[in-house]
Amino acid sequence: MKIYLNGKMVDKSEAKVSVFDHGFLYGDGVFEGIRAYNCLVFKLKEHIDRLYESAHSIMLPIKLSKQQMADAVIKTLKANVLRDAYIRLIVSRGEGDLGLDPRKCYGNETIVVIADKIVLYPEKLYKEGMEIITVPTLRNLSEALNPQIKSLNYLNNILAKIEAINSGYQEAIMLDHLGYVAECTGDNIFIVKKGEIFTPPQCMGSLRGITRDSVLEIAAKIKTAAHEHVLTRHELFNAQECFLTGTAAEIIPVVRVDGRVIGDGKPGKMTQKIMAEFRKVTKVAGVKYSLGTKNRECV
Ligand code: PXG
Repeated sequence: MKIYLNGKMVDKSEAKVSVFDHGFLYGDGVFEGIRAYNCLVFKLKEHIDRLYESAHSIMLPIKLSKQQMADAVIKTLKANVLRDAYIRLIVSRGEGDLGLDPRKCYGNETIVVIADKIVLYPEKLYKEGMEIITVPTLRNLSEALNPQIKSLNYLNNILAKIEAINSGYQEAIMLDHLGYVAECTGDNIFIVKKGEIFTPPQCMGSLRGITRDSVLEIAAKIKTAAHEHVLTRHELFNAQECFLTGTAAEIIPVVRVDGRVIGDGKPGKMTQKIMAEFRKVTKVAGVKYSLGTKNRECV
């Protein structure tokens, strides 16, 4: 496996970062998770724009232009001859000293692109739906660490994930400090009620997910009303359908929340329709690349 590390393609065994890197010492940095489908990097521009917004917010200057960053992603996919992939783009503050002061790192930011395969959940869950629970760990307060910043500090989400796993579930619902539904540990959440779609507004402590945006676009295309609206657990329990969206998980139906059966306990019709429409979008929305003549599938 070849990794892009600070402008060079290096072997996985040589892809090493300093123990003084502030990404390692403090989680000081930003990242993106992106997917490629059949030689098309899905919504690459949107992911790169979000990466630069996260970096701007934490005052992390990136020496690569957005185009150079996109080129680094494509180069990594080509070097690993990957048609379908999960791409992790990481920019950390870089090497500094043991203090918090980010100025010690300036000009040293570490840029990494990893392209690999990921299967988050077994196929069965996509067909039959998953069961999730609400956990005690609240989503970070926007005023403390804004969830729009996709930072390397994911402990808030990892703590929630641990709580879900300890209770025998794979994914957790995180509430905000007022008790409203925010999102899951790595996914946004949607419900369907009376044929309309609802998802919490991004200002309620959830990341503005790129898959979430795709679902809102799909809803407009299939002429289904979609609302960004605060949601309580009561509304989840009494929804007709529920599903989660994220780059890694894609779209996954939810059939039980905190022990309450959602709808008829099976993935709903609207969810299935949106899953099918999403498949179509992944074939067209993004940046194409070629694997060259040796790999004829994607020339
Ligand atoms: N909320 C949070 C907190 C996320 O981390 C999403 C929503 C979905 O956003 P996108 O843009 O991907 O539709 C994410 C996604 C994982 C994993 O293993 C997911 C994410 C990051 C790291 C790992 O599922 N981010």
